[in-house]
Amino acid sequence: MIGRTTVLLGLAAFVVAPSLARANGEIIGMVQGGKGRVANAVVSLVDVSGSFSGAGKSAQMNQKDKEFSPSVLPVLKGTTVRFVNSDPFFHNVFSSSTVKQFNVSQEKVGDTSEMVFDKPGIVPIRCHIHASMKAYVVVLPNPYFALTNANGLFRISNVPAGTYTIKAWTGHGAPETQTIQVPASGEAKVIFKGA
Ligand SMILES: [Cu+2]
Repeated sequence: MIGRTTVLLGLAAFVVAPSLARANGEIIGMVQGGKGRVANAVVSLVDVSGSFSGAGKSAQMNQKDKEFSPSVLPVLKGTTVRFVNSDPFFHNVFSSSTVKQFNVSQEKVGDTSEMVFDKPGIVPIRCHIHASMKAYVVVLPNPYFALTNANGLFRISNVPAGTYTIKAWTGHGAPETQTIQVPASGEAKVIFKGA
């Protein structure tokens, strides 16, 4: 009996293994603009089937030295964003966007407001008191996105193999799109050349 059980377990492992092996690749690339590489661009896959939710996830946008930090915050829809005042004076955080409207006052250091961003789109964030304070929360429909670093580079990991439309949003002009084929393992490369 022991021998038979071992054989059955071995067979089960053999049958199950292929479905557990994840055929996922990576996308790496660069975003360029008219003045060179673009930092803080949001690169994302547009047409991914499946249902995704950021419910239970959280992200933070700080207010420090009269600046929002980060100035661009990409999140999966459903994510809770925590706005924190780290300055010892009055700030206000608001958005007039139809994607997400709100208006909160933060009087003192440590004041915190949480907002759920449950609709995909671009949400400009401002402060009524300091006109120079500007930021964006970019709400995305799936988790396959990345923010470019200071050198304009990005990496999106763990992407199911397939053909997708990939979009780069820089805050200036219309987003640039390309078609990309993600392999079952390894990297697909894409360069956005900008305007
Ligand atoms: Cu302010």
